[in-house]
Amino acid sequence: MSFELPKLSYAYDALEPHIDARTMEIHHTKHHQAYVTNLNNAIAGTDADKLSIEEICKNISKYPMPVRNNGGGHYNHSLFWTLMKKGGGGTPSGALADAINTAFGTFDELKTKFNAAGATRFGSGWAWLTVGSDKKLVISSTPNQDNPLMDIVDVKGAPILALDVWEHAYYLNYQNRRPDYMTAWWNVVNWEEVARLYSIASK
Ligand code: MN3
Repeated sequence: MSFELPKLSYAYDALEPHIDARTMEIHHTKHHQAYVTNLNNAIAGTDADKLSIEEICKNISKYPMPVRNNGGGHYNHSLFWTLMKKGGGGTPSGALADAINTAFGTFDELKTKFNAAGATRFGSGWAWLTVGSDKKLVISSTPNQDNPLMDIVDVKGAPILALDVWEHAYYLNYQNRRPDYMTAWWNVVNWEEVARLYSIASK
């Protein structure tokens, strides 16, 4: 079985002006596609080609680096696309909002800590909001294409919010201004999807 590039549920220009259409198209059709292609090449003929991407990530220490980099790349981007939508942003509600207030005090404090996690990630990587094994929300960042599902990271759990801070995610529009990209990105967050993931992970 081969992994495939997932279709986006919105147009490449849907997230403008916060994320430009050209960046979205290249990010999806070139970067994400390359992770899919390279992952398929890396697992061809191995036992891993019968597993889900989540199962591969959870046992990533068993695999060579090309599976870690490209498998992580495929999982992370597949999640990332679903966490954004046209007309997104605003504030979370319901049980997710309650959990954020319990863990961080306020929604603004969550944003401050999440932005700091992304801004201080040296080089390429991701910022995460994760439901840990204790069912509490935790913020972290990972290098490269590592993610909280992986058995090799410090902060493990079920990720419910993810932000790509690789330069390829923002450079065309924001150049070196990663903090401006992160600030703008909150305007496209799909809180309904984050809440759905939270309800599953917190059970
Ligand atoms: Mn990316």
